[in-house]
Amino acid sequence: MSQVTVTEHLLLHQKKSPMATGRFTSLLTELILSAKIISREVTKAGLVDVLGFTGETNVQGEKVRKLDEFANNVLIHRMRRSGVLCAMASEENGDLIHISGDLPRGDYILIFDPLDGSSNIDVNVSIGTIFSIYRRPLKKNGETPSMREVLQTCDKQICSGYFIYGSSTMMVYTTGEGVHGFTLDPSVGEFLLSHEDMKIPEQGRIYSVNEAYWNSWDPATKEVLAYFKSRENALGKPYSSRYIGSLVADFHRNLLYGGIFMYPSRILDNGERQGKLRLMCEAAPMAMLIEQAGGMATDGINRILDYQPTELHQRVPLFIGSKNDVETVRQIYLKHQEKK
Ligand code: P6P
Repeated sequence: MSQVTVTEHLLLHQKKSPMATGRFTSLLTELILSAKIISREVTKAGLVDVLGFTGETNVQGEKVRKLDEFANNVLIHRMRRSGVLCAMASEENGDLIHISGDLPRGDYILIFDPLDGSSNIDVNVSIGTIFSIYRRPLKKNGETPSMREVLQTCDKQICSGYFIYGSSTMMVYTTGEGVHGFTLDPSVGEFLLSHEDMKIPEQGRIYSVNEAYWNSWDPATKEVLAYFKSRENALGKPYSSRYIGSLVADFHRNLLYGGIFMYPSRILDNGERQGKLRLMCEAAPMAMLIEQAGGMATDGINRILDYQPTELHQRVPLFIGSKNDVETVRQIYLKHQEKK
């Protein structure tokens, strides 16, 4: 493994921008410290009483687990003091998180899912922190941005990435110049460059979906699944099915091996058809990463990065991974759309 630390990598990126002030670098440096603190707790979760539930419920209506709360608190506490943000949004919090007037502020907006896949915490399966960074459209010296300034089209992200807490802790991120992976060396507490310029294979061999929702899918989605299970597909044989139930873990495996992750819209008990994953803190950051790695991300038909968010926690169907597979899915949905 190279000895290039993520800090050196960030400084190299900073040097390429003559106007850079170093504020973006310090934002990511604080984010990395937060991830190291979270990683320490996650990797000893089985030993310390941080497992189980706090007994509370979050804005998504999901039971909050102690590590969820810990990760969220670490990120909010540290990033509030980074001095470069004008606002934050967390998957765990209903409203925007403002930076109080007594703290230094800047013009970046950070949106994050503090511990995605948390339902896997107690069974020692990889979970992760997902982040997305925007620059406020008009510099206003750190004044709290309006929701309209926060809800920018997803292609306006200037950086996105994730930390995955698994057999090792990794950071994978992009600033629009390729996707780069760093592995934490716990003996020195540094993220070292381990996967430079990551590219996802154009043709996958794996599909990831929760097939328990089969009966709530529409005919187009059922045809998509039939494609991946048949011999009449790009491989000439059924794809392998792999589903962890942790977006970061499923995404990371597909990024390395090739494949497609799908969370189609499903009919809810109230009769509404909806996706589950959140646009701003899950789909959009992963979409920026996958496009930078040569892959594709849609809601079945439309490009995720073309989305203009209408609310902070809006949900979206997600098909993300190897370009050939996501495009095949798109053609199936378009064919069914024309029939309507
Ligand atoms: P299901 C975890 O709660 C999450 O948001 C993603 O990490 C994961 O891909 C998905 O939900 C799993 O959802 O309905 O299959 O349990």
